Amino acid sequence: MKAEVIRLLRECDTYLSGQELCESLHVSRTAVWKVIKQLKEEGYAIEAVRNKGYYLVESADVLTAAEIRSCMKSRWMGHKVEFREETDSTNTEARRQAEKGALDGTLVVAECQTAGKGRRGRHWTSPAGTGIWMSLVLKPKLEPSCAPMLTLLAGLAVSVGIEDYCGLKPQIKWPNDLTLEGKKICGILTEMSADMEMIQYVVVGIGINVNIEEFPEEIARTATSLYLETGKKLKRSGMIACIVKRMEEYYEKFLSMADLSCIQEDYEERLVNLNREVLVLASKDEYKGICRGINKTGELLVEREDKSISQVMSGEVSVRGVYGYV
Ligand code: BTX
Repeated sequence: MKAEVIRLLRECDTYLSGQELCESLHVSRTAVWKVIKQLKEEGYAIEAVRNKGYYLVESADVLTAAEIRSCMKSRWMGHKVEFREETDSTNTEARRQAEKGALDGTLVVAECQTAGKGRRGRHWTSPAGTGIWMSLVLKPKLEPSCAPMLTLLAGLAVSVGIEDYCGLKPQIKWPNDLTLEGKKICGILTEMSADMEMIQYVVVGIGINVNIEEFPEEIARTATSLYLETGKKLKRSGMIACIVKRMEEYYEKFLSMADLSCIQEDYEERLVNLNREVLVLASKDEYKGICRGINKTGELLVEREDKSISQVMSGEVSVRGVYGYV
């Protein structure tokens, strides 16, 4: 009900009477009054005027389950929201939820992560109140080899979702980062539980530096935030909703094809390394080449000096632009 109250207040550009709220929600005036009181305590600026009703003056960057739900525009994905003020890692929390039978499309969001994870045991800096730290539980009926494609799918969903929300167009650094001006604003970590033939569940973890003003010294040169690039603070709940909507759209297409042919073109359009020189760092091999896009299963196509094309699998290698991070 709280999410509905927020949604109704947001959609109304004038005062909304207590009576209208009660009737729309089929609840008592006291129940409405209690919710309004809670919302004010959470940081919403709501004016209450006798004989007129309630008016949402502005909604601060509040992050709660109800706020996120009130913004959701997807049909099913992200309808179940597990919100935590603090957790070790939303990916770990999502796995715990999945083990307990969480629904397909469950969204875990935290205000702060104490042990945010990157790939291969790396740490992901996740301060409170300024970022989007979220994970989706997905249950595709596909073979385990399909799971890495979800990282690419999420990369595109985040890039397009951010553009839908605020007009910025982050580029994708294959396979799992998003960049602005050559610096990292987002990282994606996909984890899976599967048996030999079938995925049981996949957790797609997304970390976005939204309103972060300053980074720890060790990443200050390679990391940036949407705020640092634009000077504007953004509301995270609306951005989450735009991303989940895009993720749902691409995921449904992906399920019908079991490959990435449906997003290949859009993906390549946002690929930061496209037609630029890249350095491929594999465990036994290291070579330079020109990035020519991705194939339909998500491998990076790298043209070598002899004009042959290598298909680089994610997980195997680290791809660097020869001039630095990108
Ligand atoms: P990665 O291994 O590609 O990148 C990790 C590296 O990125 C770190 O070693 C560090 O150099 C740098 N880094 C750490 N924090 C940040 C940051 N906030 N911004 C920019 N650069 C940073 C990328 O792994 C995948 C990260 C996924 C994070 C999400 S958050 C929600 C979910 N829960 C969770 O524990 N992980 C995912």
